Amino acid sequence: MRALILGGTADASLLAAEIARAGLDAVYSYGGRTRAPANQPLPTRIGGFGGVSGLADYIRREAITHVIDATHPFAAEMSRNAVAACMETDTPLIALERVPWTGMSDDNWIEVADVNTAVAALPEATANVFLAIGRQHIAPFAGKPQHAYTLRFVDPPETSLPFAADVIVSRGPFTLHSELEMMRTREIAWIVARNSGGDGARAKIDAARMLGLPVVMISRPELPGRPRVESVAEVMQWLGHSARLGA
Ligand code: 3Y8
Ligand code: NAP
Repeated sequence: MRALILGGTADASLLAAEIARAGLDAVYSYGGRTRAPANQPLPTRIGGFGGVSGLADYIRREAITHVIDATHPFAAEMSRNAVAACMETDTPLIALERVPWTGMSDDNWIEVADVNTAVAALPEATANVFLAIGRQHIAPFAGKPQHAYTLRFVDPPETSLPFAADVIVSRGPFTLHSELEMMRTREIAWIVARNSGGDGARAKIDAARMLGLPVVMISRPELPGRPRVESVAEVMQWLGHSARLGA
């Protein structure tokens, strides 16, 4: 058995630790989006495969017998490629996918389908807006330059920004205390977030609720159908190993 973990999330790191503890033969894969991704206790590869055919070639060349898609719910292209490459090579695939956050009665969410509708959901009048959606998809907010934007990136920006903004450089996971502190200090009035799910970025949602702030919540992209589980233990069972529960 040789597993390929398509990683890049906190859940993927937890899975890698369990697989290493079980002594299974596996490779961890990052897309190469950040300068210094967290170290993993498994052999690690960084960078794209070269589309579906590149991933299929990798699976054959590296004698991969199982693929686990533990990427972020918004990494839709990687997930689509994994389904296609595993079909092409007849390789078992499972997705480790956390459930979306659900709005609570005292949340003030404006749910939108994508970044462009998120821009439209912001007010016309100038406001302090926290864009907690990373670096890759902020360009459309140049359509509303009147706002005072705070961005949060994993790495310092390498190119000029498409609009004036203040950038916080931090990779998370984030705490409720630090999110409240940041939002109060900057007098944030609006937050834009993606429905990532999981705990690593949930604190901003809880902070927004406590402060009574509106959150423009971008829904997840459609992902292809494939077997999916929500826990590391279920992935380990799928691999034929019972995780050391509570270990
Ligand atoms: C390279 C690996 C851990 C994993 C940390 C999780 C939690 C923090 C929430 C905010 C939202 C955002 C962003 C975010 C979260 C965790 C987890 C998660 C959101 C790292 C990582 C990689 C990436 C890539 C990066 C994206 C960016 C998105 C920042 C490592 C830290 C905003 C997603 O500069 C860039 O190009 C960054 C790109 C994809 C989205 C974007 O479009 O900018 N993640 N994030 C992975 C790879 O190369 O394969 O560097 O160690 C992983 C984590 N990101 O160790 O506990 O598990 O979800 N990541 C979003 O939710 O919108 C931050 O700021 O509140
Ligand atoms: P994406 O748009 O779905 O993927 C674009 C291309 O990046 C893929 O086709 C593939 O290139 C490469 N790629 C993506 N993830 C990879 C991986 N784990 N290993 C090898 N190649 C990978 O991906 P994304 O949204 O930019 O996410 C990139 C990485 O960041 C993923 O690991 C994801 O888990 C992590 N992440 C993303 C988000 C987010 O908001 N999107 C949040 C947290 C973490 P080829 O076609 O050349 O193979």
